[in-house]
Amino acid sequence: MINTKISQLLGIEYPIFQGGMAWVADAALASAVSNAGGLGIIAGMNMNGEQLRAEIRKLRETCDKPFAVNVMLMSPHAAEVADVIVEEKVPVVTTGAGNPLTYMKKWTEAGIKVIPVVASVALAQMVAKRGAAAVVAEGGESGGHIGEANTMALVPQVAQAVDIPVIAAGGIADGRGYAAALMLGAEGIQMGTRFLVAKECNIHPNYKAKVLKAGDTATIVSGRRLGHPVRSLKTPFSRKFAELEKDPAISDEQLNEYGTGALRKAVSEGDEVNGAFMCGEAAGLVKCEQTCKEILEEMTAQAEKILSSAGRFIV
Ligand code: TUI
Repeated sequence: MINTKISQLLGIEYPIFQGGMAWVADAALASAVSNAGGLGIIAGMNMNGEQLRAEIRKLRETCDKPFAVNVMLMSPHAAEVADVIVEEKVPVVTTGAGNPLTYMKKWTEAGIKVIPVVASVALAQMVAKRGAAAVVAEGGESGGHIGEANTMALVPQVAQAVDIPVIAAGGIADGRGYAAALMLGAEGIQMGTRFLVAKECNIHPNYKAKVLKAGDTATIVSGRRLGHPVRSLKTPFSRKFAELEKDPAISDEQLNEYGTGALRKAVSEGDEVNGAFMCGEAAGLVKCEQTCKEILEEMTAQAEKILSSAGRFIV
């Protein structure tokens, strides 16, 4: 057992969150993670309010354990999604890709535990002051939209800056990363990439195959020019995007247009040419498809072994 402030706060067996991956993290995946004892998270990103309500109800058909909904703050549906979360009495909400202060009062007053994903100390301190229950400190090793700081440096700085528990994210995909995160001051971890290849994850088989095949240098960051850098696998799409953004003759509008729909094409169609296969740097550690339960158990067993033998370094 690894027992931390996060497992206690949320009443879960493992202090391990499944990232709220846009287009990927549906009721089936979140339910599997929560039923296995972690925190499953439904991505609100690609849904309007009513679609999210249906997804929450679907999860509840198979799961009565704590779960969360992630609100991607850049989503055009963020405001209605924020209301549905209150109406459906979702126990935990995580946010990403922005500042969640607009919605925090509404959520905390409804008794919802708010756990924003932050990429800086400044935002962590701001949300802690406004009643966040914890923060996810996400480093740039993560897949998808990332900040500038990396996990090794970000997590301890956030942990020393706030009094609430910190969950580490970015670059963690095995028990070594889990143990290291706890040593950096985290009380839990969040993983996206490792759950991409979970048996209960319904992404296209091409996506899973690419993650399983990926090595340490398989990802690329593009989109900096548009103000939202995104890490994804090196594919014809992401390489072309990186080239186009260097070209002054291409306008921001053209770039945006080129990127629109690319993640959905990867997740639903496995489109190897036009798809954006968002993925973290830790993909090189992900070598087999497992159930969510197997992932949580293996992560815990590995971390326990490392943590219990760590005293050997001290003479
Ligand atoms: O949000 C994520 N990861 C995501 S969102 C996403 S969907 C998307 N698709 C195309 C383009 C852009 C997004 C795919 N992956 N992770 C949480 C996260 N939040 N990472 C970084 C941040 C972040 C960055 C800056 C949070 C706050 C912030 O500044 C807020 C402010 O205004 O101070």
